[in-house]
Amino acid sequence: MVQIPKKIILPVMTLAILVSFSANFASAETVPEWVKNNALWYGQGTITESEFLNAMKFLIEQGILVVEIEQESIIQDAMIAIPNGNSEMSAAGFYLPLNLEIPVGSTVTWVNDDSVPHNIQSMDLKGNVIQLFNSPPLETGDRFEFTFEDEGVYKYVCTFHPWRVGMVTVS
Ligand SMILES: [Cu+2]
Repeated sequence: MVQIPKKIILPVMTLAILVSFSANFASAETVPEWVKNNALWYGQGTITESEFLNAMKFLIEQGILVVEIEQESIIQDAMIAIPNGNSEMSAAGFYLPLNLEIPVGSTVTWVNDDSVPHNIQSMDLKGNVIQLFNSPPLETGDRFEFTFEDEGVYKYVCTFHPWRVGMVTVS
C-alpha cells in the first residue's frame, strides 16, 4: 500500500471589497452646469484630472452619485482531504476536517489522499443521496469542487464506504 504523508491544509481567508456606483435619479437633474462643463473640459483636456475628480467628489457629497461599499469575506482554497485509511471501517481516517465551516460563496475542493478510489455524494439530513454535488469516482490525487451559494448544513457520503459521512456548514 502506498503511504501518503498526512497534510494539513489551512483555509485562506480573503476580503473581497465590492464597490458599486449608481445614480440617484431623483436628483439627477440637479447635476449643476459647472459639473457638466467640467466633464466636457476634462474630455477636451482643458482641465486637470484632479479638477475633474473634484466634480465627482461633489456629486458624491451631494448624494447625486451613490457609492456603496460592501465587504464580504470569502474562504478561498477551502479543502477537505480524504486521508489515507479513509476506506477502512475504523475510528481513524475521518475527513479532514470532518465538519468544514465556511462563509457563503466559498468553493470547497475535496482531494483524495487515500490509496483507493472514493466519491463524494451529497446527502439530505436523513441520509439519502441527493443530486446537489456528486463527484465521479476520485482516484488517488483527484480533486472535486463545489461552490456553496446558500447557508445551511450539508452532509455528504462516499457510496463505496457509506460509513464515511462528512459535513460542511455554510453561514
Ligand atoms: Cu470512499
